[in-house]
Amino acid sequence: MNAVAIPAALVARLRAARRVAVLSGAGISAESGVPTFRDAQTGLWARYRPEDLATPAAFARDPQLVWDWYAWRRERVAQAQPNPGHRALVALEGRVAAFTLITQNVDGLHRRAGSRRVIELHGDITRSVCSVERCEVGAWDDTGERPPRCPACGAPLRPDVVWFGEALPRAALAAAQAAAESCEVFLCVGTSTVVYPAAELPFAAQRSGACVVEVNPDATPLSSSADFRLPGPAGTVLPALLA
Ligand code: BJW
Repeated sequence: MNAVAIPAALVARLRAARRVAVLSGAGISAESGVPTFRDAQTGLWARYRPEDLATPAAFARDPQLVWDWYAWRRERVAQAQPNPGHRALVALEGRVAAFTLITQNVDGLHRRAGSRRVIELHGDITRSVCSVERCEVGAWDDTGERPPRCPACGAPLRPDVVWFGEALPRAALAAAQAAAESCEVFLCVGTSTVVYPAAELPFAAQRSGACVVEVNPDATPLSSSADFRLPGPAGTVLPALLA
């Protein structure tokens, strides 16, 4: 693939910005070997139906199937390592006064790369919570049962992720919206920009006056509105943009 040209005007804009927000999606972790959702060949939704695995109804119907699928993905994430795209965002955080990294990813790779101010909109696949809302799970013993049972109330545990039809964590969403509406530059990296409410954030940023930049090899619903579009893989484009 040819190197993506980085416009000098964008480099200057980013260097001058004091407030920067980033929205990342599965594409930034693709180069770490974590599958995206919507890639036509390798995406999770090309092989599995979201309504069978990523909804509260699916978990109620077949908790073991859902638990096992997430256990398999958790294994893959545990084996993955952060890539140059994740690391470029760590470097950016170090040089911007007010920096917010909003991620839809549940893989924890931004934190493992060293990013500090990370807002996880869709949860964290490595954590488990009680499937009964507001039941606080403490430490639980692994008895081998799948899914394991909540030690407090006996209900099945579930992965701490946000499924379709579920509300995003309120404080995380509010912080993401505030960052989007107050930043000067908003980078949208590796997301198909189709899942709401996260997909609304770049548009909200632009309405508030931010310069919106899309880093994605493929076009998305954001592409025609973005102020700059960098059509390449995050692991190459972000280090070049931030060099
Ligand atoms: C690269 C690359 C490389 C490849 N470099 N790039 C408004 C309109 C229509 C529908 C709705 C609406 N508002 C809400 C909805 C419903 C629904 C929704 O949005 N549906 C749409 C799909 C139509 N939203 C919800 O249900 C949300 N909840 C909600 O709104 O609740 C309301 C409520 C309020 C009060 C009470 C109750 C309810 C919840 C959404 C949860 C999404 N969950 C998932 C699963 C998380 C757990 C898990 O991991 O299993 O989140 S679905 C999945 O999609 C996952 C992702 O975070 C999310 C976004 O995907 P992402 O990251 O964009 O990945 P891909 O695969 O789509 O795209 C990858 C991109 O990378 C591609 O563009 C590639 O080109 C690119 N790429 N390689 C850079 N190397």
